[in-house]
Amino acid sequence: MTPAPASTDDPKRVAEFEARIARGETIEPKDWMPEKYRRQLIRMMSQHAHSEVVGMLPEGNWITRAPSLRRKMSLMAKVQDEAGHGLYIYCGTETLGVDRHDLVLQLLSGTAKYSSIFNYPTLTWADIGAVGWLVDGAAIVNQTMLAKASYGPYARAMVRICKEENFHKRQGYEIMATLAAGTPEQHAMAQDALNRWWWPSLMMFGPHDADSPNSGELSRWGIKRKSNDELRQRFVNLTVGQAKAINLTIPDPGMTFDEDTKNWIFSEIDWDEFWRVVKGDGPCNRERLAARRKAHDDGAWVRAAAEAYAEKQARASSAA
Ligand code: BYC
Repeated sequence: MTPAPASTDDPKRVAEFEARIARGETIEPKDWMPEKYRRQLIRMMSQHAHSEVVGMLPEGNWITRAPSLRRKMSLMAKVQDEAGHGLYIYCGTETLGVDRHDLVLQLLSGTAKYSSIFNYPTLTWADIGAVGWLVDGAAIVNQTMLAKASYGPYARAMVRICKEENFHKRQGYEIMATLAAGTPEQHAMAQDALNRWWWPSLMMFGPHDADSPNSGELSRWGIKRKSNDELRQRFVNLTVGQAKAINLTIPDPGMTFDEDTKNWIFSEIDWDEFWRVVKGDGPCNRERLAARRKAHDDGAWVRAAAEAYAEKQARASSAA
């Protein structure tokens, strides 16, 4: 097990806390927790909430161009779901004593991270299929484990979110299956989307375990139940068969199946690309932040109206 982190917390209380985690108990907002546990959760949950909100942008881009009313309705519903997930997780972070406004400002100032995947463009309709299938598929693998996380509000949020992500994945896979069974041009469009989204999807799981500075604490405290590499492997194993079933090819010709472990062994990820995107230099990083800043500025009147209304209500109730 990872050595205990340096902490100013009372070691006796930390030991009691860790005993609770070891017994599989859930930690709730009013329970005592080590300061680093609280900070790790705020970091990870706020990045997750930002990802849901920024993740609306690549798909929102295609709502006006969806090829049928049915596709448009399901895409609109999906994008709305992602907004709901973001708000739900921001609420979860507030149970840890932070103000969501501060978290949003961190996103807008570019100091907060969000999932690297949303810095890639959606160039064709097939990309909407690939995002649903691969991005939501990867999110389900990751979040099904987070539904067993030790912090109650986060774990419960994940249960509900995963249910919705399952619909998202199915709508994406259905788009891909339809295109792949269509004309040669449609099949080529689906294959091209898979080629472009495959590697960024694998990057969603984060760096290799050995290069993951947060994993030690997160695993020790029952936030991460499986490691970055374990979850990535699980995603690959699940997805290879799904690609074959719709006659698409994973863009990794070096892939082999290991009979002993029953794992698909895949090629090395381009980690230079991963870190470039995480650090702000991906194909769409600037565009995504500009869109979020504009949305924030455009919404200033809504926040001002809500505050004025709340003040009016407070005055009325103090006068009564
Ligand atoms: N992208 O120590 P590590 C969705 C950062 S949205 C960017 O392994 P950790 C959807 C990491 O933050 C759902 N940054 O970190 C929405 C850390 O930096 P800091 C998205 C990444 O936390 C709309 C550093 O690299 N899912 O489904 O132990 C439409 C070292 O990494 C990434 C979540 O947010 C990355 N890919 O593990 C469709 C899941 N990977 O903070 C779909 C919740 C790593 O130390 N998050 N970094 O400066 C997690 O499960 C974990 O945070 C991660 C990383 C596995 C992502």
